Amino acid sequence: SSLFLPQMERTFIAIKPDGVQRGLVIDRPNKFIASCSLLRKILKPSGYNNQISEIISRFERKGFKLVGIKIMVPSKGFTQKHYHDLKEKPFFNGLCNFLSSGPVVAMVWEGEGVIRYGRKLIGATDPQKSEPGTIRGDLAVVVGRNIIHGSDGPESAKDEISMWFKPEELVSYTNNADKWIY
Ligand code: RTP
Repeated sequence: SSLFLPQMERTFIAIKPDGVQRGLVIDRPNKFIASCSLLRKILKPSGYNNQISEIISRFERKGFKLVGIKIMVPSKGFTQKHYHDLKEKPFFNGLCNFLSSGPVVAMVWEGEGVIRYGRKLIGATDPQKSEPGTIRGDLAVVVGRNIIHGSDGPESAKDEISMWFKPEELVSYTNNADKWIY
């Protein structure tokens, strides 16, 4: 009965411009580019050959559910709003310039405990202090280029999701994986 269904929470996760441009999002960009004749004409293969959808797959393998995703270049003003809590910090301006400097992959992930556990998957803010096995621990080196953002609590998750996504851009579905296995 619905009494036993856990309350499903959602969090906002963003892959920052460094994470996108280092080719950590698309599995084997060379192969992907080779399969699209249009892309082949406009892009040179980058030489990156990363593991399968590195960042996204870590959330997926854990068992969390992707309910929203898009790629966009946020404006400077938008990133200032996103990081409004940090506006007194000396690095605020540089941080906002950086986040608005290129494409960001914005996502909403759903699952029991996803806000807190998503932060665990991401690791400590400073990649020098993130444990090996975490996204930042394994894939990043400096605090200003720590490749990923995750909401730090229920309030910020709610605010950030509504800032980055319209309600109709998020899906709700039951995962019936068994149905697709014959
Ligand atoms: P995020 O919001 O990006 O998930 O990161 P966080 O909660 O782990 O860290 P927060 O303290 O909210 O800082 C936000 C982002 O600002 C950059 N930062 N630079 N000393 C510095 O230069 C410095 N400190 C923080 C990081 O990119 C951090 O993710």
